[in-house]
Amino acid sequence: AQRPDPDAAAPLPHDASASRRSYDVDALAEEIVEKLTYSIGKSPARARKYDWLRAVTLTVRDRIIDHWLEAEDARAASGGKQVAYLSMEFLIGRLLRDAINNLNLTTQVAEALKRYNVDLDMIELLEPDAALGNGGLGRLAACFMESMASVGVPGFGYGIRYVHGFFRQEIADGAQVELPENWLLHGNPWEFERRERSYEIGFGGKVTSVVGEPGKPPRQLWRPAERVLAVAYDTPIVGWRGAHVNTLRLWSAQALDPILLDAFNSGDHIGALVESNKAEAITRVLYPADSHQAGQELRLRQEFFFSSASLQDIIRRHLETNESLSNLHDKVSIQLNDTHPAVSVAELMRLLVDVHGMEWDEAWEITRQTFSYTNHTLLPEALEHWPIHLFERLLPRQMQIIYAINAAVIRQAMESKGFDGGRIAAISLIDENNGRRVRMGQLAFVGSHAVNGVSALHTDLMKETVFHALHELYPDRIQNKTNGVTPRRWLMEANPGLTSLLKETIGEGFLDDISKIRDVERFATDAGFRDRFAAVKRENKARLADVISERLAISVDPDALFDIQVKRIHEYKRQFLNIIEAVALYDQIRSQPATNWTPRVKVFAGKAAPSYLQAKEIIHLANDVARVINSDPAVRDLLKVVFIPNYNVSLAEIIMPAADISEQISTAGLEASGTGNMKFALNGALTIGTLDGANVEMRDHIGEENIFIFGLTASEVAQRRREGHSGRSVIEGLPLLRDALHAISSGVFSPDEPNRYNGLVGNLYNNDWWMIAADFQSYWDTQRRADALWADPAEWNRKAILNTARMSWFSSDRSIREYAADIWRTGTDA
Ligand code: T68
Repeated sequence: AQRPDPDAAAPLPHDASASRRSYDVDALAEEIVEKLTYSIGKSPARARKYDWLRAVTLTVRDRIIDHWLEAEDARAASGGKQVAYLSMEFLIGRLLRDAINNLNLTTQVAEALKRYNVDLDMIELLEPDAALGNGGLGRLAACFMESMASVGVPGFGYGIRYVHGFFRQEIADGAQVELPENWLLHGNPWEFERRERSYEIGFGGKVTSVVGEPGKPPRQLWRPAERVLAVAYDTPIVGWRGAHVNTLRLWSAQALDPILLDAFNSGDHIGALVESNKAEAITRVLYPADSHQAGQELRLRQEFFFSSASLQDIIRRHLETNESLSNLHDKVSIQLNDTHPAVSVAELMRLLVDVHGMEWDEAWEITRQTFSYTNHTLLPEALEHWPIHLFERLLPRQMQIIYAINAAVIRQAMESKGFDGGRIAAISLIDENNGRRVRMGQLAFVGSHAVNGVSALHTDLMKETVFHALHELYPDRIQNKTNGVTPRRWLMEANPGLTSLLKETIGEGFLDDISKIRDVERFATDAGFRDRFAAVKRENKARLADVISERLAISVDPDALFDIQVKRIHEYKRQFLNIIEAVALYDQIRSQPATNWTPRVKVFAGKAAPSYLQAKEIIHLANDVARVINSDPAVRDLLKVVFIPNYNVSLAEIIMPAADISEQISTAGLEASGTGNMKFALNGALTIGTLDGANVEMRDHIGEENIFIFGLTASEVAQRRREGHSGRSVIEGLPLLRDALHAISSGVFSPDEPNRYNGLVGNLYNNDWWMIAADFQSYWDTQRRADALWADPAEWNRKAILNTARMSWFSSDRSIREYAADIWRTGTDA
């Protein structure tokens, strides 16, 4: 067994009271200047904005560190179980406001800065977004880290320290342009490099059998051809009221030999750096595809790199305080966030059996008891599978282990359940049909004691579709854990106006226990409160209108209905349906100018994967339609369409509180859960949505009379697809839809290239896979019901208040408590 690290300092009790930094304004003001002077080397008179940001961050960080060290000591002393949340993505956004808010320091820090004429809000806006994720999956991981620290689940987040996060999006002539993102440009004051926490990660090479002790099977020894170093960077994540601090540990790749001196000395200066470039490439950039498996070798390298580093770290920490690895599953629970870290199942087996000499059967039991797996999609094109030849070349020993696991699972399926033929093929870790591939979903499933979906509907569909056969084999393994969002970031910080109003109305209890927000329900019929609630919304809309005016030079009226769809651009999310509705509405406004139309602003934002052509066409169309409608004097202010570029967490924080309508209109059965839907509703937007993902549970909590549900259900979609539905007959029977599509495909919005949208429109006629034509009438009618409700502000606001009051179940604190109780079996504080 591995010995404890001799360099590791003996744990000393940390005396919190002695070192705890003061929270009062004088002390903060003094310390900020001290940081400016001695950590940054600037006098207040010479300091620039970024210097102030850094000084404030360091000052706040010190206060977190006190709690952090306490938490570490407490954990080491208790020897309790910890969670390791393995995720390829953490879409964190900015951290300063979150940290200040969770430490309850907002007024003091603002006050302290004011003494130097520096505005805290302005400083906070300088912080770059840490965009180490694509969308919902990565943002969920970030909400979960914050909630784990808030409810007191001790744990680590493990991921990758990408040098370049999610690309920056610009719109040029209506089309998406991708630019590199550079969040580390000014350094990152939140992170601590931990050189002592570094591990070697191997790739390629050979496996040899070594004759073992008498009576024991030969041991397999992997001799990788390549090795790189994984170095830890730690960021403290502070929970609400500073109660707990957990660690986000991100791995950075480095070459073992930074430079090949022989090559350099012989004059090959480029060749001398080849190794280090190859190593560093592993953590250079985030893959920007959220719904297509990338399929490249570099991606598999990234996955194995962070999985192996995290497991080696978990094992090392375990052996610091435990005799052996036989109780690993009692001390750590490893959550696999989707299949991206699924190779961990094989790698942990290798580490236990080959490196630490454990018997296979014991190792398998421990592995299964340690891992659990969250599935985030049923889309076939997003399920990960790797060609055997690639996997074998890069990870030869892990491939052998996967074959051995597969053989055991198949044997058990035949013996215990009489599986044969098709059902064996369905559970097999190897897909034999498409050129032999390793299926990562199957690997994660069999290697875990619990497998979860992210909404009730999605979990049911998992049992019926992708994991049907595995569910038959292991009927107790799949469970549901509906997603949630952290109310600290998505209510308190994003919507200070509403937070103050709630505090004045129902007291501060909801800050600690979000379920108390329900107390505001009885004010839904109070006209005075409704007016104040509406005034907060109006202010938030004015703030968004300012952003739109600054960035796009389009003026929108904050009194119009703000109808917002922001999320990744994808056919199944159906931004196209929303755009077609805008075009149809435009047509109607022009042909019936005397009708009493509801003034609307349709807002879109979101990024398309660079290789996803249809998604890019949808962005182009949104921009083309916006340009034509916004410049047509005939629509006056009745309709505006805006596409805000470069959607990210910080922009979301401005958008979510400013919506009247939240568009959650995916083809039913396709959106695993959604989390934007929750942020909007918590901030008092009314949802127009299909019965998809968590919308179904939102309807149950909010009440069906307070949400606009439309369209086909998941089973109806499946039925139509089986029947070979195509859009043509539907379109021909709906003049409104037909005319809108005709306008789009005949070049009304793209006069420079009239055929630009022929493909997009043609798909609706010939196929309509995403049921856009099929759902159009229902969507249109529902939008007009929303118009009618808008005409009655008292009633609209009553429903909006009920949305806010009834959304507390969708807090990620609730999700985390469920994971802790049902999957991780760790305690929580509250
Ligand atoms: C999302 N998935 C789901 N994937 O689409 C969404 N995928 O319904 C759900 O609410 C959310 O996960 C959280 O559960 C994603 O965001 C990705 O981003 C992704 C990234 C790389 C590869 C595959």
